Amino acid sequence: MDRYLEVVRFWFFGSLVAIALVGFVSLTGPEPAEAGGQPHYWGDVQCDGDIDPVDALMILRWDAGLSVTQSSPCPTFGNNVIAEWPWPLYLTVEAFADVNCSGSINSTDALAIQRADAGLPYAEWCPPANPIGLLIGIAY
Ligand SMILES: [Ca+2]
Ligand SMILES: [Ca+2]
Repeated sequence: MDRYLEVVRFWFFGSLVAIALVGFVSLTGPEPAEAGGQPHYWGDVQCDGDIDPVDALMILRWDAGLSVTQSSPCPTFGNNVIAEWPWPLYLTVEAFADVNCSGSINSTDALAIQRADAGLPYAEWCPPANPIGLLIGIAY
């Protein structure tokens, strides 16, 4: 009888651990880059791995019709990208360099980058709050 209780206890607690692991994995979900896009920090419009005032400057230059400098590979400013936002994982189509998801690329995007870089709040309409600096996946 004791042996039977040990088996039942082992099976019961083993099942609880398995359920907890499955629940944890399903709550955390896949990383954005695992969905097929390239890892990208939202707001890094130069694709150099940093989000800094140079990204803001590139937006201002593009808005003024001047050339922009980007690392390769990197989407072209204004081209649609599929943004894979983190958990809950979902996809949206955004114009690259429209970092505040307003529908246009202009000085407010540059301001949002500068305010985010300074740790200040900024106006944005992206699916997740405070998207600048978020590691997402992008496909283009
Ligand atoms: Ca950058
Ligand atoms: Ca914008």
